[in-house]
Amino acid sequence: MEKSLFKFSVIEDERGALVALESLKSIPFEIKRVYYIYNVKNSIPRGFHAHKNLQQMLVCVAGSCKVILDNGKEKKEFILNQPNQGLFIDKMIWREMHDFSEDCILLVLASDYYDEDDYIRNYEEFLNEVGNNA
Ligand code: T46
Repeated sequence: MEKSLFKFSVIEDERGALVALESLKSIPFEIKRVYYIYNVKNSIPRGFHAHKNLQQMLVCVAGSCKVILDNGKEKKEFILNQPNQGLFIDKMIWREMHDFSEDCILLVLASDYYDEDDYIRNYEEFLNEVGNNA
């Protein structure tokens, strides 16, 4: 999980800032889907699942939120509050997003189309799958 945080190049001039994200360049996978989370209500936590195969890059393009990543051995919390910062989430990583600011817009780039069968939404099942259920 050490290589989770990415810093993207910013092209800045007197008009403002621009960040370009490209498949297999700044993003370490081919992007097949983009979605975003916004208008968060009462900062209710989200996530609480892992993906069997999906890889994703989370970019907080406005506001801030916190993300806990858990590989079954260690948990690490990340604060996303810069639009040129990305949090890479590999397959088989449990994630929990919380402490959303009211203005938070969380952009997510995903390596595949939406597939509910790719989700592991039960934590015990996740631990079993990663082989760390003592
Ligand atoms: C993830 C975190 C970071 C779709 O129909 N298509 C989609 O592409 C997505 C992402 C979701 N959905 C449906 C599935 C649920 O009925 O939208 C509803 C909300 O999804 P979910 O409860 O999974 O949302 P989060 O915020 O807990 O998790 C989402 C992604 O689902 C997940 O892949 O890693 O954001």
